[in-house]
This record gives sequence, structure tokens and C-alpha cells, in this order.
Amino acid sequence: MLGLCGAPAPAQARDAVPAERLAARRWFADAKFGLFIHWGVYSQLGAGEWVMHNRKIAVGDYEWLATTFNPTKFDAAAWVALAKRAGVRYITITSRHHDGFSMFQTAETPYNIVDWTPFHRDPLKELADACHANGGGIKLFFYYSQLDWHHPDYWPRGRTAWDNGRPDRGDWSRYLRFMDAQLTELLTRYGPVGGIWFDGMWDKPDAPWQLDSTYALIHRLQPAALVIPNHHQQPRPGEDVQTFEQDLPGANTAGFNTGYVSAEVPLETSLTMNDSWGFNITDRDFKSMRALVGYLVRAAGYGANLLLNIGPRPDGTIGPEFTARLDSLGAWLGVYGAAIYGTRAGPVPPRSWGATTRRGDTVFVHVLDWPDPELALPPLGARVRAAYLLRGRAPVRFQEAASGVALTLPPPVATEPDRVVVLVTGSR
Ligand code: JFZ
Repeated sequence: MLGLCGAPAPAQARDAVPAERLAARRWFADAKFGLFIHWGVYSQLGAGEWVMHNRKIAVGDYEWLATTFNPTKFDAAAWVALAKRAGVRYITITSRHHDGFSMFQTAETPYNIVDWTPFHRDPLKELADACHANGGGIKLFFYYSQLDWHHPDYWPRGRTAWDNGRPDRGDWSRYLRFMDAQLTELLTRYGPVGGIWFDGMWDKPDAPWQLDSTYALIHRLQPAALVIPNHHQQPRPGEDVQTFEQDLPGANTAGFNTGYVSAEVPLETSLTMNDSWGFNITDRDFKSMRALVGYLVRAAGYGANLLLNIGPRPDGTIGPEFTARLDSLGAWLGVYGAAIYGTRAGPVPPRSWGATTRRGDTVFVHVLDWPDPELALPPLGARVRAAYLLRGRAPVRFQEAASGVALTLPPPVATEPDRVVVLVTGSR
């Protein structure tokens, strides 16, 4: 049985992971690009998804705020069309964030978008239908927060708690049953689900989360659904992807990511397009196209996906700063997608000048930042048979030596964030 990169999976992992899920992991590793969506009641205050915590909003006041949430301009088909134009292969949307508000129809609490708001529609149902329509092409994943600032049974409280009016008591086991019941709803009422993106365990890392039974529940309900935990720790049994928040695999500029990088499971990097996950009306610090292409390419250079975030507005529309960048990324992938989709980490790990990706005997050299005409690569472990530019296929002169391969690059073009050189390699 093949592991992630075709290499035999370690005995223990192979026995534990059914073929269907291994296939789903390979699909995920091929996908390389996903759209993250942070959207909820908090979007109304335009100050990001932690506003309830940051402004120490009492439960009663936040519950009132939820009664005014009415995103009448929400159009699931338009969101999926944007995702397709951007070239993403999956969408990961917040079904319930730390504020405890459910963005889907649930029998487990009236504190949900269908029963608590004038909207009375289930945006996750509409999004699932739009993803599955016209032959699909976009898998839908659900972000699910284990941390809850609203639920009375999220007790004992964790690191992020403040006195927001909840009683100082609760039944933890009842909270765990609540989560499993909601996960059952998400995995039985929305068609095929790509997986669950967990977050918030870091609020109480040592609490009895009963992950094994929750993961087993997910894998039982949908054998191909992937468990993606944003716990910033080493992957555990039952987990299918290691995700890094705001960092490339192994880096820890954010301060909370682990330096450990799994070789057994697919990798993902989640990234904000500005500095906020949820809609933030004053956050204008949007990354440039060059920076975003750089993240997508460097992530792929580590063999990781990029999960790029948008924060839709409270009326259900998506701001032009987000849509313009997604359309540009889609146009870029229209030309360079072959050097990203379906690839794995290349023979040369990411460097200051760029990165390499590989598919079979074809190596893609992504030159992101190199001013000089000559670029010296270390030995690639195979002879180079041919070299040419991916865009336009003009031949690229190369010289092989024991020390490696030297490429003669065309001059950089201001509008081109990434000069991609294709190397056709063959055995020595
Ligand atoms: C978490 C969420 O809190 C955030 O709202 C967003 O959903 C992001 C994708 O994931 O971000 C975190 C989690 C933990 C820490 C910081 C940000 N931490 O432990 O410092």
C-alpha cells in the first residue's frame, strides 16, 4: 500500500488507515490550494473573529448581536464560482467558531443561524449543494471550534476565559456529547464532506477531549473524511493532515507552531490575506499578489497546501480586495498550475531564491527572487535531459557538473512573480 508520496507507509500507519482515507489524503496532497472562510456573527462588528473575547462582550449581549445577523446578500453559487475562478480545489468554512454560534441548522442548540436569526437559512447547506452541483470539483471542509465561549458546559474554563456571564459550573461530558452530536449532523446532512478542521484544543491542551472516540466517529460516518487538527502539535493517530497556522512547515514565526514536520501525512499552511481571519473593516494590510504567489509556491516546495483565507462581510458579500486577489491567483494558476497541482516537494528544499516542486521525473524550478542570470542548483539526484520555461516553453541553457546544475535564466519580468523552469530528468 502506498503512503503519501508513493513511498511505503510505515507498518503501523498502513494498518490503521483504510485505503479510502489514504486515497483521500493523496487527493488532498494533490489539491495544493484551498479557500479558508471565516464568517459569522462576529463579522457584523468588523473587528475580526475574536471580538467577543477582545472586547469582553457578555454572553447576553453577544446573543443579542446574533439576533441581528441577516446576510441577505449571501449567494452560495457566487462563492463557489469565485473559488473555482481562483483555482482552489477545496473550501474550509467556519461551521462554529469560538463564539459558539452555529452557522448551520442544528438540533443541539437554538443558538444557530436558522433558529436564532431573521435569516432562517442554512448557508452551509446551500454551500454544500453549490459545491456538489455541476459535477462538483470543489470539496467542502468544515472548520469546527472545540473551544466555546458561549456553551455553559464548556467547563472548567480554559486559557482564554473571562467572566462573560456564564455560571461557574458545567458538565464537560455533556459538552463532548454536544460536539459529537453536531459533528454527526455535519457528516450526515451535507453530503460528502472533505473533512473536519478542528481548532481550539490549545485553550485547554490537557483536558480530556476524548479525541480518539470523536475521530473514530468521523471516520465511521464518512470513511474518506479527513481530520485536520489545528492544535499546533505533532499529529496523533486518527489525524490525517498536519496544518501550520500563518507559517510554512517547520517555521514558527507565529510563536505557537511546532517545529516538527510529519513525513507521514499531508501538510497544509493556513494564511490570512490581510492580518485578520474574520472580517475586519480597518485591516487594509492586504498581501500583494507577488507575496501570495510566493506563499503558494513555497508551501508547495515543502509539499504543503496553502489554505488562503477570506473574511466575508456581514451582508454575505466578499470584499473586492479578496476577490481581486483570488481572480489574479486563478489567472496565474491557469498558466502555472502544472507546476503546483499534483506535485510534491521538489529535490531542492525552499531557498531564498525560491523553491522546487516535482511530479514524477519532471522538476519545476520556481525562481521567485534571483537577480542574476545564472542560478546554481545542487545535485538533483538525476540527469537533466531538457530544460525550458513553463510559460512559452523557450529552451533554458543548463550545465551539469558534480556540484550540481547551473541554469541560465531569462531576465526577470516585473509582472511575473515566478519564473518557472521545467527540468525533464532521467536516471543517471
Ligand atoms: C486560531 C483561531 O483562534 C483563529 O480565530 C483562527 O480561526 C485561526 C485559523 O486559528 O488561531 C490561533 C490559535 C491559537 C493561537 C493563536 C491563534 N495561540 O495558541 O496563540
